Amino acid sequence: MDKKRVMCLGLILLVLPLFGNAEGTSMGKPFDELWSAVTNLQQQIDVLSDQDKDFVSTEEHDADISSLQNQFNVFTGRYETDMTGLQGQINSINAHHEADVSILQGQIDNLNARCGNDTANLQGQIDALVGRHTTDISGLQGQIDAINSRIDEMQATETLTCGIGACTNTVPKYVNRVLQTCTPKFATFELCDGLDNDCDGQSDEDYPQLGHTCFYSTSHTGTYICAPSGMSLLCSY
Ligand SMILES: [Ca+2]
Ligand SMILES: [Ca+2]
Repeated sequence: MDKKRVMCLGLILLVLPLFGNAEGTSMGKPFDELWSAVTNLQQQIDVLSDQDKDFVSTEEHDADISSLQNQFNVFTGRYETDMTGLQGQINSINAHHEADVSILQGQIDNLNARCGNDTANLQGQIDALVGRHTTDISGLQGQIDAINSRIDEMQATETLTCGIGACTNTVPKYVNRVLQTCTPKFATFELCDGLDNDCDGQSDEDYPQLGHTCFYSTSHTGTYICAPSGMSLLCSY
């Protein structure tokens, strides 16, 4: 391989990384196109390199190299033009981006300031409502306490009465403003004590002779009275 061909191959190999990254990954459509063209040039150079130079004249060889050099220059110029154009687009986008960010930041600052004012305003309203609520509750509680106290006074005198005779029971009608129920007392055996012990509406009904005349001897009379046990009568004289 002569010196010119070696230089050309070196130049192309030097430029190849500009059209793709280290792994050969595509950088976009313009770069894919350039990459394909340069790869094609590389293949042509490889073909020329593989040819036995004894069968190719020096003039033909120089012409091939010159042609390849021209194509390489065309692609290099196109690459620089594309890069310049893309850099211009990038600069323009960056400028727009900065302007947009600045505008949005201004809007965010305004909203934050407004939010702060609104929050302070609302907190003031909440505090006022809470204060009023507390005052109202306190006032109403005082009224409720006064009414309950008055109700307690009135209900303290009220009673419930139920049952008859000895079963009669009397209880407070209200306890802590709650209506109560009345349950009669338990009934017992009827005694001769003047009470209706078995709660049937009659007193001493089992002792019909109580208070009546009795004979404690054939010539002496007395009166039936209740025995100390309360469950029988005695003739008293
Ligand atoms: Ca009785
Ligand atoms: Ca009775």
